[in-house]
Amino acid sequence: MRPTLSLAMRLLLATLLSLMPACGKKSPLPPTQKTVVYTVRAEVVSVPEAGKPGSEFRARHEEIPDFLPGLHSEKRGMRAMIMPFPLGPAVSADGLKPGDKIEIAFEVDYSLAGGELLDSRVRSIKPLPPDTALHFGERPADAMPSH
Ligand SMILES: [Cu+2]
Repeated sequence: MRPTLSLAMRLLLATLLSLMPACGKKSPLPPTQKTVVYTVRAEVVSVPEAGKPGSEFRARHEEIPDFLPGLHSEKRGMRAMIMPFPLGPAVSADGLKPGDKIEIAFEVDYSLAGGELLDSRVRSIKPLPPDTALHFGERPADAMPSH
């Protein structure tokens, strides 16, 4: 038998649901944090496996010249590396396999108070053509941004 909700419960639910649009994607962040989105090209190294709780999404990403290790860091940049990318709630790695070329947009939360990196997650994954040339080593001199 399915439990039925009391009228009061239903009214409460309806009220809560009617409030939902107000807290959609545009809801302001808590004033204690700032989120920065980085976009980087990468190659899939591993994908989460069903029934394997510890498995994760890992990718070898190109250099991220504008990456901030902390909000107030003087030095910017993350070298090319293999690392885990936690997937955001709206993102799935379904259909991806090791070797696939992708563009990852990932968001990083920083503390406004201390500037330290608090959390990060993938916001979206865009497939790239298989013949996309990715650069994981030293970039050619002519491709280096001038500082
Ligand atoms: Cu990295």
